[in-house]
Amino acid sequence: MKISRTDTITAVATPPGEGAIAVIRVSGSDALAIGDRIFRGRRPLSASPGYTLHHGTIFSAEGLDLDEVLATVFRSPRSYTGEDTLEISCHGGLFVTNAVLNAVLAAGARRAEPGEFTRRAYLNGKMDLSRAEAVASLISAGSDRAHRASLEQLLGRLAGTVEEMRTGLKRLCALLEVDLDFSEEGISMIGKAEIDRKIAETKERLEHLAETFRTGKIYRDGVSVVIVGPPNSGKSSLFNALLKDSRAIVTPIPGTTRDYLEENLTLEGILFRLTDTAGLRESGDPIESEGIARSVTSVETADIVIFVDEAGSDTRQREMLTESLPITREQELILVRNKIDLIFGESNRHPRVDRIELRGGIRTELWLSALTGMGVHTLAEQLVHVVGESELSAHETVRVISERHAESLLKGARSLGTALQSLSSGMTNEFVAFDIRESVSALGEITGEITSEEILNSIFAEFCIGK
Ligand SMILES: Nc1nc2c(ncn2[C@@H]2O[C@H](COP(=O)(O)OP(=O)(O)OP(=O)(O)O)[C@@H](O)[C@H]2O)c(=O)[nH]1
Ligand SMILES: [Mg+2]
Repeated sequence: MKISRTDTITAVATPPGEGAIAVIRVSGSDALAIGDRIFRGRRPLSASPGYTLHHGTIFSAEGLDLDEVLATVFRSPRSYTGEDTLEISCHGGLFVTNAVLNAVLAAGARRAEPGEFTRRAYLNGKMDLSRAEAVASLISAGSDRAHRASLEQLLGRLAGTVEEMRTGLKRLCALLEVDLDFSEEGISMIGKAEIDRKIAETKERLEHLAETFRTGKIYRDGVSVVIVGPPNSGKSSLFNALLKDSRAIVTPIPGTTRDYLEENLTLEGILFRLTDTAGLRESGDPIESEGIARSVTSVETADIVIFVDEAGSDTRQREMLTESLPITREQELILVRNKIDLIFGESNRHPRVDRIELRGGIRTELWLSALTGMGVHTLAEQLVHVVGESELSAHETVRVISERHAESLLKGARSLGTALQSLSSGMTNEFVAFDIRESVSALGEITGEITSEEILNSIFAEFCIGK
């Protein structure tokens, strides 16, 4: 993406479709002059101070009135991008919005690239890179946890922690370098043990912070859960019971579900992406066979696999079927014995939870009834438990939700590891300081103090247009 930093950009900042209002953003040195060319109000926008709201009409290049609007003026540097900015709130119809956007374009602005407003905010020093990235994850947050983690990042918690560690490391470097001058005369002012302790401490903090990405990723993307098993075992019924909605078709005919179905389920603020699949069996029907192939594929990408069969069914069949699925060691497998109402009667109020050995691991086996709902709650609890709820709710104030950040933190920690080695093998301060500087620059990648055009392009390409 080739970007000139001075031209004026525009985009619709609200989602397409009908709504009460839509907002068109214009940012750049000509934003207010462009506004004057298309806006008729009580006074020119370019003569208005920042943070003022103006009522008026937008007209086209041909002089036709297009809409009655409210225009907000922001003056550089007090705007989102740091540039002069105009936000036009027009009526929220697809046609009107486009007409206003076209008028802005005709008056001299160019269409913004995805994320270009935020990119400018970053380049103009309005926010560090980790906060700019948080804007994108906040917009796409699909659960309470995702929202909170992104917001914390947006508020600068990660940047603050990283900056604090960077400053500490830089100070350490300075000390080592000053000491260098004296050590040539055989005097050392700082204790080796003290330096060692400081480096090791920071290294540990970095590793710990990088480790939070494991749960941070769950916050951000949610957990994928796939329901598989033989036909007619009640997979779709369980899918519906978990969602508390009759989303999937349920019939007594085996082979009812053909294609897979996906729905989101939020439990304890965690997003679970739930998939119902076609029952596993040999089938001569090409449509069903394709559905079954898709069931197997969805197992490959799942974090948690729920295998459902009927309470009275043969355990050997279950072993064979689970053997045929591509389940890895990292994936959780929960076994469900459904339809226990048929065995114990509907009055049974005690779902059974067993631990059994299957496919080289100890698995949880839940006995429940998707029809009466008995035990479904225990399954929901089990899902949250598997994700490691205790770990998730640990009072972690800073959490990493970006892979890029986790990588930079680990890179920083590795350099400190090398520094510790240099120190213990009696290398001179110069070497130790060099390793620490490496760590400092790895951390600088997080806040964007040290960054390449390539990294910026890949980050902002993820954004929506208008942000
Ligand atoms: N008694 C009883 N019947 C159930 C229970 N769960 C499901 N059923 C019934 O079993 C039949 C099959 O249920 P589905 O949910 O369609 O099963 P499925 O595993 O999705 O089946 P396919 O999509 O064909 O693979 C339906 O008649 C359900 O009403 C249960 O807990 N108890
Ligand atoms: Mg089904």
